[in-house]
Amino acid sequence: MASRFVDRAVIQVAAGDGGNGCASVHREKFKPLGGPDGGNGGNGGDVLLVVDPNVHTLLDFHFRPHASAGNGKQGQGGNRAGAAGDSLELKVPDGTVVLSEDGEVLADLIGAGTTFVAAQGGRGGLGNAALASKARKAPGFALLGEAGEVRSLVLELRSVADVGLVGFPSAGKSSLISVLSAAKPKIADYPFTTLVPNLGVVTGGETVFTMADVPGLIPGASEGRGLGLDFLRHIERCAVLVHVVDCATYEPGRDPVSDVDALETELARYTPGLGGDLAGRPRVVVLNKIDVPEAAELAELVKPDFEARGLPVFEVSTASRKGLRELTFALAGIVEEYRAAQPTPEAERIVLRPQAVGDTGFTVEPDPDEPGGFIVRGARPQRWVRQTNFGNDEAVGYLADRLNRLGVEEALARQGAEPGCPVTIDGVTFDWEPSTPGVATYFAGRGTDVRLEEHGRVTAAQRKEARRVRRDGVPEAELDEDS
Ligand SMILES: Nc1nc2c(ncn2[C@@H]2O[C@H](COP(=O)(O)OP(=O)(O)OP(=O)(O)O)[C@@H](O)[C@H]2O)c(=O)[nH]1
Ligand SMILES: [Mg+2]
Repeated sequence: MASRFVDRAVIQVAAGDGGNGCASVHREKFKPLGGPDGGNGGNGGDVLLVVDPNVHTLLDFHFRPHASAGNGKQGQGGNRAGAAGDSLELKVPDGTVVLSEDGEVLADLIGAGTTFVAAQGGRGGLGNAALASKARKAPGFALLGEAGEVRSLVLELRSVADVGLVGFPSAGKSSLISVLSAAKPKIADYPFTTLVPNLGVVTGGETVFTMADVPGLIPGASEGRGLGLDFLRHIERCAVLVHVVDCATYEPGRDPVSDVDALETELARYTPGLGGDLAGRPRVVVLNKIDVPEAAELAELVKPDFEARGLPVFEVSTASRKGLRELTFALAGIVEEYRAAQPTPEAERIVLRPQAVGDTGFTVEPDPDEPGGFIVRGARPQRWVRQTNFGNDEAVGYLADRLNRLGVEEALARQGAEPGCPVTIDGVTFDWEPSTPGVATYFAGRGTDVRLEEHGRVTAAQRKEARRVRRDGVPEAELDEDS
């Protein structure tokens, strides 16, 4: 048993940044302009959570809550791509549930090797060699690498067990798991001996199943009395719940029936984090300590009460090992039934990528803080802005082309955006200078872009014409390139 057990941890993960692309021109004797040869930047490394059966608690994350993956290297001249950053694998126990900071379940990691991308590395920027095209033979710019994802996540361990034992402190839960399995939990005659869940592997005939022993519950546990209900997350996945009842207790006012009722009241107040509820889970009543004569008598007395409720009842003694065989086989049967009903299409390795929301689309909305301004949102436009080196005019021109091709300009025009109005994308604000429809954007030599020469604002007549063209789609007359 781990001396310290941590079943909840908050972690900060930072994926690696992508390396910048390189803008370089091939140089060789007698070949003054050998073409662009800047390589791409390397992708940043991911931070991954991987289920490792040898890890049993989230203790490591308690001590080291920050984790970051390697950055991608910059691209270089001579078409040399930057190396990708190293990904970081964090080992988590089987049954780890990943939640967002506000409690939304993002993933439930079950089965060795199951992997979750906790933070995705930034993409490396393209070098100028990759950006070259017919229209742009020698780009004088490269794209920036993107920042890696940074996330705050909550990890919670919900043990994967078939049978969950619940009961008052000192009912004999740990004793039961110790005689049925090889687990050696601490057993003592004082309450709350068990402070962390224990897992044991039990064999009943052909069936092998796991059993979890959680700390004892007392009335008021749902209000935090005793150790509270927190540990019940470890029995959320159980096929069957076993009430372990102490028939030999001297405590006044307690008897097996009221003990079970009291704990049922507490169980009903527990809301499983994975959804569903514990109410519908099959239950079994184990009347323990029948080696004590008074206990055996009491067990005989109350057995019919439980049977009348339709609950299977087993009289056992973990001390004399009486009744354990029947109990084991009955539990094996229920577990088998549950497994047969439960489709278990568990792939060996599931990679759950965080969902990219609306990867292709974008939205245009009026900017509440800027009269006449607009905000453009969307995964692609925002990414493109992050990739742009605003110190390079050609790179800015390239961004404008990309936005135009996606239809951002058109959408802005449709929303009534006036040329020169402030448009914000991913925190960067531009003055919107639409390229006039019908006029092909063309590129001059390296380092220049015709639009950069147009310093004057668009005239009212031009604006009117542009609006008319947007409406009708055809230019009235042959437009002069310089107009
Ligand atoms: N006579 C007798 N004593 C038992 C039996 N089973 C358990 N005990 C005793 O009951 C006491 C409590 O047993 P545990 O197994 O630690 O009880 P628990 O339910 O795990 O208790 P917590 O961990 O505190 O919730 C110990 O002193 C055990 O020796 C039994 O069948 N007969
Ligand atoms: Mg115990």
